Amino acid sequence: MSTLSTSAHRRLVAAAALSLVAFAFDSPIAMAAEAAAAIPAAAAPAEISIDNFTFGPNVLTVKAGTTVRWVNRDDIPHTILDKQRKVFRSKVLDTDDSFSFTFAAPGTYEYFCGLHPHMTGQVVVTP
Ligand SMILES: [Cu+2]
Repeated sequence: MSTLSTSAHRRLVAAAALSLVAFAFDSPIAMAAEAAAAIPAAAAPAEISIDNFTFGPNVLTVKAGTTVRWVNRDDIPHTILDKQRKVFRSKVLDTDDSFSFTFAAPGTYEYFCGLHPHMTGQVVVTP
């Protein structure tokens, strides 16, 4: 038996083993995991962390209907308000305080920190 056919045989055995594994995982638990993964992004929590004078992620893309939560992980206070100053505005957030807003309408929302206006970020809301 040549080296080539031996490795081909090994590949066949590996493929057979993989399909056995796939069969074993076709269980209710695996199906529940698949169903959980299929939940649309709108239901997933979206979080923006404030740290070191930075919003992260700086640009967050979410589906309409998503609630976005900003959490202040900095050791100084920050606020969040949209640039049009008419969509959302938080109170002053101390360390570990958070602010949530549900984005119902699609669009690009630019926001900044009222205490440090050079701190800016964007939430892009898709339909
Ligand atoms: Cu700030």
